This record gives sequence, structure tokens and C-alpha cells, in this order.
Amino acid sequence: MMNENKTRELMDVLLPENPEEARKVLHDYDILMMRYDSAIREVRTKLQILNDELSLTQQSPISTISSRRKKTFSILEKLERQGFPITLESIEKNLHDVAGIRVICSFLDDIYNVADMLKRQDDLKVVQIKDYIKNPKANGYRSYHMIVEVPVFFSNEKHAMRVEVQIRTVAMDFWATLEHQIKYKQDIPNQDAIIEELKQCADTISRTDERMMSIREKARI
Ligand code: 0O2
Repeated sequence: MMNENKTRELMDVLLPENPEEARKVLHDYDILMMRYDSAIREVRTKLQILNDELSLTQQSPISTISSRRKKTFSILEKLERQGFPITLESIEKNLHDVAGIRVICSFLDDIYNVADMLKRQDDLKVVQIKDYIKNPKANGYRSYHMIVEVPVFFSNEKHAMRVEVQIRTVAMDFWATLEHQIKYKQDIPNQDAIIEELKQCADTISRTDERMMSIREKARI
């Protein structure tokens, strides 16, 4: 219910009072979201092609690829929280993660191989890299984040769209999923102890990821 009220409040800021103009903004919003969906498909296909090719000569570097487009409420709420104007132009200019792809790899070195292969594609522009594996967050979060810009061709025009690609191991993903659930849950008993235990698990996972990679190297798989 709180989300519904807040969504309405934020939509009121986005939409002009004049109904004709409001309809036009809603139509343009649909077009913008269709462009993000298309950008997700473009980058997903690139990743799938890389995986298909490498799978012919080695174990697949990617175990799963998932994607999501941010929901309207989260888009508008993030603009407001970060103090940006609530307009369509502002979504494109200020938010990097409306389109998101998550790539799950079995081994640590696969993460960097997949990232390097994406970086080498000359139609992709790398806008930002955050390496939370080399520089984990204080809570223990580890993942490799890339913001890329991909050209998407429509009937009359070409648009460069931003997509956030998060690349992590199966174990890092397991950790991040539980931590995300805990972060958004209210009234957790012994919260400090849980946060500390999660941090310890993240460190154990990191050591295990290193050891698994080393075992694979020793076994020459
Ligand atoms: P959701 O629900 O996954 O979309 P920015 O997006 O750049 O303005 P930020 O936080 O600096 O903001 O970007 P960053 O650090 O690259 O993180 C973006 C996303 O990474 C988050 O999106 C999460 O998906 C994930 N992430 C970052 N830090 C953590 C963490 O500590 N724990 C977990 N579980 N995930 C994290 P959203 O929008 O927060 O969430």
C-alpha cells in the first residue's frame, strides 16, 4: 500500500497535468522501456554466443544468465533518492542500471575472461567498471560490475543504451541473494550478529572460490 501511494506521488511528478501531454509522456516512457528491453536482448545474445563458442573447446565459462528491467517504482524512487529530476531524459542520463544482466560463472577466472571478451567487442562501449572482487564491500559483497553502452537499431534510428552487467561466481551469488533478502527484511533479531556472520561467510566463500580454481588448474580441467 505504501508503495502504491509513493508510486502515485512519483508519477504525479513525472506526468504533466494536461491529459494529452501526460499521454505523450506515458507513450514515450513505453518506448524508452522497449529500448532497454532490446538492449538487454542484444547483450544477452553476445554473452550466449561467447559461451556457445567456448563450450566447443572447454567447460562452459557461464553457468547461467539472468536479466531484469527495473520496475517503474524503483526507477522513479531511485531518481528521487539521488536528487535527480524525475523526467524521462533524467532516467537515461542518470540511471545506469535500468537494464540489468547477471552472469553466473563457476570459476573466478571465468569472470575476468568473460569481462575481457565483452570489453574487446568494438560495438560495445565500457562506461564504468566496479571490481568488488578485488575491492570487496565492507559487508563482504563481491561481484564484478560493468556498465556498457550498446547500440540498438530501430526502424528509423540507432540508440546507444546502457546496460549493467554483474558477473559473479555461483557462491558469490548464493551469498548476495541471502544478504539482499536480509537487507530488506525488517525487525531481524540479532541483526549485528547476522551481519558479522554473513561477512565471515563471504570471506570463506572467497577462499573457497580461490581453492576451487586452484584445484581445477592442478587437475588441468
Ligand atoms: P537491485 O534490486 O539488484 O536492482 P548506482 O546503481 O551506481 O547508482 P551503486 O550502489 O553505487 O549505485 O551501484 P553498485 O555498487 O554498482 O550496485 C548496484 C547493484 O549491485 C545493486 O543494485 C545490487 O544489485 C548489487 N549490489 C551492490 N552492493 C550490494 C550488496 O552489498 N549486497 C547485495 N546483495 N547486492 C549489492 P540495487 O539497485 O541496489 O538493487
